[in-house]
Amino acid sequence: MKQLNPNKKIDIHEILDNLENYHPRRKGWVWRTPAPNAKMYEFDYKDMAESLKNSIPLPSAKYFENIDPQGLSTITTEIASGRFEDDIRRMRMAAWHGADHIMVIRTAGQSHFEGLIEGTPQGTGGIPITRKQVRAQRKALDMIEDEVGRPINYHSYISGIAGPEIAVMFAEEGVNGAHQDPQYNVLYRNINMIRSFVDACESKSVMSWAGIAQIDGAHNANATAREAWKVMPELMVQHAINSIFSYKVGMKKENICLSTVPPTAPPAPSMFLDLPYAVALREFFSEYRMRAQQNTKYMEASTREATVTHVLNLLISKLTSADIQSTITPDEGRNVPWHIYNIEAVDTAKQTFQGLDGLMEMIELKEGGPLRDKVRELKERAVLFMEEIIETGGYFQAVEEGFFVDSGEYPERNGDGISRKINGGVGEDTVYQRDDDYMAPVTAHFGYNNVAQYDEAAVENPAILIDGTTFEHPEKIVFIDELDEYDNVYLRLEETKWFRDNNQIKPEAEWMGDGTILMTMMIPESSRIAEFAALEIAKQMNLEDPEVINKEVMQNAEGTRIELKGRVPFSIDKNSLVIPPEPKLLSEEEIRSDIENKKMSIVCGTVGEDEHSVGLREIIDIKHGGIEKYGIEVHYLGTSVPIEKLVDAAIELDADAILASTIISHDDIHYKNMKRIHDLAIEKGVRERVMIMAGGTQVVPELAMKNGMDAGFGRGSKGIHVATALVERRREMAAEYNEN
Ligand code: Z97
Repeated sequence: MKQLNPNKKIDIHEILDNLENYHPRRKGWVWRTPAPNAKMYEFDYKDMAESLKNSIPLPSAKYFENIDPQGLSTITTEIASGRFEDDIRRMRMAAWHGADHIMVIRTAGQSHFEGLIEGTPQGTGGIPITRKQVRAQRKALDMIEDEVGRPINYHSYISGIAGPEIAVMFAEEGVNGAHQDPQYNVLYRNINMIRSFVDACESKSVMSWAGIAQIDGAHNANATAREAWKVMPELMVQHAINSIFSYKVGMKKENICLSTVPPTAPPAPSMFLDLPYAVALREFFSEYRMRAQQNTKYMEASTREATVTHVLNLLISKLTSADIQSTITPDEGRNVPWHIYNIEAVDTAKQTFQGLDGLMEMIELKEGGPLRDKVRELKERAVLFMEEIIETGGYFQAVEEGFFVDSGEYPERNGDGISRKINGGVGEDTVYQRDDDYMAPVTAHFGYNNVAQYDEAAVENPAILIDGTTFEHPEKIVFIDELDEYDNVYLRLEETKWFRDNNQIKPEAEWMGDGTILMTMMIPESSRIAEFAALEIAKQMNLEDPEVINKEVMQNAEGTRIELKGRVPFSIDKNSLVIPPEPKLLSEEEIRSDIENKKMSIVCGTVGEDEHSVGLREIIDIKHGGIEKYGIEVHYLGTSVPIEKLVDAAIELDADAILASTIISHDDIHYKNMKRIHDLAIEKGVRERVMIMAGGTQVVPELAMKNGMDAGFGRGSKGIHVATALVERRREMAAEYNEN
């Protein structure tokens, strides 16, 4: 397999090339490998997994040698824009940030499709899953996992009346995880319950053969119920039914993952409600795995609010050792596939687990008090629920009587549960008793299979009767390319070819070339006026299809924060960009010998009414690799230094340079101060011999130079940058002097 080059885009044509003959390298789910007591930088980590070969660490990791500790939980992200060719690029970005479980969420109501579908419609009416899409994405992920150095689990759904067919396709194509829960079919897709449970046996057998990890569907109840936290006892019942069912069919317990969601969200006292639920689940289902997903039921379009909910949910995951951590989109409230926010959510999970590392060595959950009381109460309610199902005549009867997704907290009932008929629903009356001589020469199968009469040796593996199925011999798989001549990947690639081949740059949020950008603005008006003003502003900026996607009132009369999306109608030619060369650093030896040959002294201070000192000290102090280390003599004047004092000191001490540090940037005071220093130096007749440079977190080097500086230094600058600039500028000035 071809290796990806970290500095080159993944080539979609290469993925599509010879796809009909591509088969996955491995099957089955892979957990992270723990790396206990990992030491990174100066820190001892307790709960981390093996690091990645290639990754993008958190932004502030640059202060810590760019370490990128990876927590123990598998991290999930959902990537599904409907165009798999674009999603492949997103999967790569997510994997570099630490995602190792990538779910393609179907939104086409595929449970109602009667069989596999071929082709790759981009998803009018939602996103369906096809073999071609699965194969292309698995192939890409095989390359990506080599690149990041960790197996990536690929995931989608095995549900609906074509569930077993999909399970077979997933087993063939190396899908590693899937949602499978017949209760989902029954409650949310109104598929006949007998059919759903029979199909589930077949699907789960196939999944077991392929080592596919399973996530159940219980979380859908708390997403559907009016008051999500009231269905906690029911959630436990749903988990129990699917878990033991899967185990009895033959699935390993370590591949059975409960889909748990903290049922409530702020401003509710969410910890108080959600933690007992999580603890009760872990205790009841201790042999199984937990897939924790953040609460989306109460999610609004504020990414800030969603992120805090996510972090609170992550704390519960940490306290109860979730095995898989989902992230979804923290802004699901916007209902747009903003994949950059998916990646942010992966970072949120990574950061939180890094920050919470070792927590359980310091604290423990109380053995008494409200936590234990509530845990016990939840378990009792769940057991009572189970008992009543049995008394009623079993699960099917209970569903018919509306036991599930009732908004009362069991045993209380509000009578608003979802009721389905045993003899009703899609696919009703389609289950037949197997004939006495029924026989299926398949690899993975559930139940009665009459193969012994043909060959005793075939009992364990009926597939040997036909010399193996597509599971053993993937070359037997019939690959059907796209059938839709108006909507297929080749046409879509043709449409976006221009961007790829002509060095054209256009922003994108969902699909290549969509031109979508997001803008944040503060409009000093009330919410409704602000919204329409923002749309007008977007129109005047020539944005196409502007849409306000979030509004947050700062104060009714004073203003509203608006977030708006729209599309730019142009693209930028990469070759037309004027990009100044990146400043080159001199070597330490070169700087040192330059200063040795000719002494250099500077005066410096934080100017204006500004008491910050850390940034400047980092630049000058020898301890932090500052310019002192090269032999430059430094006269530090302190903080809140008046402009005049800096210039006068430079004259008095006959310094070569003035270094001004400026943090505060209100009203552009940092640039105004630069200009004042420059002007004053001219006025005093020293500008030609004194170098003047300024730095600070908000300083843009080009703007600093526009305001009279010889150089400017922004966030992330270090002593060596400043020393290089000082040495080079002094050489330039000497050359200018000689010329004159
Ligand atoms: C999650 N973010 O990760 P159809 N089976 C089960 C399901 O939960 C679902 C389907 C099938 C969420 C995604 C959406 N759940 C939640 C157990 C969908 C999909 O193609 O929509 O009919 O089935 O859990």
